[in-house]
Amino acid sequence: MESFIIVGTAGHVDHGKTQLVKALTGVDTDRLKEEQERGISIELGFAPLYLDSGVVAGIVDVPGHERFVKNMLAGAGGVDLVLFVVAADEGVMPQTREHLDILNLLHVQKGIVVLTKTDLVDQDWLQLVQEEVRSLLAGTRLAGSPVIPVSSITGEGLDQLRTALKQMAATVQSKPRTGPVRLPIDRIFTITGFGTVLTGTLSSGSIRPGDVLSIMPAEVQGRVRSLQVHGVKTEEAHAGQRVAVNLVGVEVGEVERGEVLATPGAFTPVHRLTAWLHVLQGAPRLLKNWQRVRFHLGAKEALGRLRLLGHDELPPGADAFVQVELEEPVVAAVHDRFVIRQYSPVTTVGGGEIVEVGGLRHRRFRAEVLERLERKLSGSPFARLKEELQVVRGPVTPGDLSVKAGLTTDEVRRFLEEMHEAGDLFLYTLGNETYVVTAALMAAWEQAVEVALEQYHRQSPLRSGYPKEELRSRIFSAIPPRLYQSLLDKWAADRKVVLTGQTLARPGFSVKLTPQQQETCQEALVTLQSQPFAPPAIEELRSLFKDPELFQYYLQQESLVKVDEEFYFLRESIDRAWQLLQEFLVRNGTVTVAEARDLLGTSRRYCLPLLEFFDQSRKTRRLGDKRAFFQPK
Ligand SMILES: Nc1nc2c(ncn2[C@@H]2O[C@H](COP(=O)(O)OP(=O)(O)O)[C@@H](O)[C@H]2O)c(=O)[nH]1
Ligand SMILES: [Mg+2]
Repeated sequence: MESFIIVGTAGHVDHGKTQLVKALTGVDTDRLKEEQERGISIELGFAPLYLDSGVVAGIVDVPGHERFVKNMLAGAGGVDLVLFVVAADEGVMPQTREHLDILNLLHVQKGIVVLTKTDLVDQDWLQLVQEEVRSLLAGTRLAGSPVIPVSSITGEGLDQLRTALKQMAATVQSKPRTGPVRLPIDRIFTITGFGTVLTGTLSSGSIRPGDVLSIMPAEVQGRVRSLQVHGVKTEEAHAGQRVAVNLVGVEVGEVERGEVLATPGAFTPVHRLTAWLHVLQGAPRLLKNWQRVRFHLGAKEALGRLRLLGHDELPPGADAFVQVELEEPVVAAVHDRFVIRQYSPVTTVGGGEIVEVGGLRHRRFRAEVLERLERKLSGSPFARLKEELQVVRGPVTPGDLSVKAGLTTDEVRRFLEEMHEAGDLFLYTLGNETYVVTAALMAAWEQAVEVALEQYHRQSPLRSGYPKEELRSRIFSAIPPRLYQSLLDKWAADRKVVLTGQTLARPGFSVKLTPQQQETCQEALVTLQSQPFAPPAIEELRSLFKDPELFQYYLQQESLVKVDEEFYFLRESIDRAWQLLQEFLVRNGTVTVAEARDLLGTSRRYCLPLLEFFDQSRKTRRLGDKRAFFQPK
């Protein structure tokens, strides 16, 4: 089976990177630039090298005349190994050092040092340059890398280089294909008849034609029409591959380099990141709190300021936790590597690893903050997940947690199961989403509900309970309605609340009238009973109960029945009226309004609404100006 690895080039300008790629692959990446501008080639600076072990090394070589470091930063994130080029005639130059610093900060783990232009120097000189390079590499991630002298002109050393590449390629590990799609966009262009094409190195997930993906942070959505991997049309692209995506529904002007093509909803763009920062030994000066810097993540460059969480200033060589407050939103994930460059003059000053994405603004000089960040940075995956769970303030999904803790969703699910078995959290699976509720959050919610119900019962002692929708909008508006209902059911089962229809009450609560309220009700009842078929109209009725709440309570008990907008009758009066009417109808078959009025000893004003009420209750039916028993058809 063929496998792909991505090889980057780095090194001082004019040291022979492009010439080397051409000597290895036959592709002139500088010429590709023109072809790409004319719409002939999709891949800018991309040259495939077929290694005979079935491995295709895609060499990414950015054109020399572009702003190299920015381009290198854009490419280096997805690079499996780097060809670190030093011209034998010039030796180590300023950009040689800066590129090495960047590779180191980005944790590029594998590299081959290529000493080019050996045809221009003698053996003694070559020996000196080799030593110079070895000492430069000492203490970096590339220390001990093979150093191979070549001449791209005579071809000397190229075979050794191919052999070294093949050996190293065999040790490259494939990236996980699961997880959300995340493709940092490094190039955008149109191809006539095709539309918009985006390229980048897929850092997680896989893409197929037909997928709908979102360009973040702009959140412009488009559908994948077709895909190329390393210049060849394909039906599926995986993490770790160079991908060109042809998107329908997106205009070139809507996309910017540095944005990210992602699974919709998988990432939230943020302005704040918390990070572990290493300041380069060769940084030109102290890094001060709130200093404005250029922040590079993937193909993105954003301006921002640094909040030094445990220092006022950082000397060269220092390691520290910082918060980066960015001037524009970025898409990031925990464990991402980044680089920081000075605002002006533009030089690389440091870089590090993202520890938190978004989240709180931390207070400076707090031991507990720094300790927690340290645990997140260096703790086991399980410890990191626990750390994240400690600060959540609402239900979270395994997907949220995988982004926050920098784990795969499978790892997250496994850990959650363990914690669930240990009783440390609650899991609710509703439809195809799982919600995690920590024990602490559950306790806090139960407490909040208890307080809310107590307060409600105190303020509305005549109401049987808190309408559950009101409680939801007050305390639980941010959680999915289905989860809310599951929680209510759990609390009812645990006898923490009593759930009756649409209302919630504290266990043991029941409406209790004060002696005075009982007296008021009694007086109202006497009044109503004294004129059963001619009740007071609504305004007067209300005033009988004095307190509107008491009136509501009385209605709730169904002792009063609303007959129309104006009149409420006692339940017992309605029953009595119906009994009298029933007897009349049994004897006479029909009843007129006048007959009913006389029967009940009342006036038409009360009698008519009452008869209409019986019509509506399907006890009677109208036949012209008479009424008879209702007969179901
Ligand atoms: N003599 C000699 N010249 C070389 C060699 N490699 C590159 N060059 C020349 O050095 C110059 C810069 O090379 P290029 O590949 O464009 O450098 P890049 O900026 O690192 O991509 C060109 O004029 C090349 O022809 C080599 O091995 N030997
Ligand atoms: Mg070049």
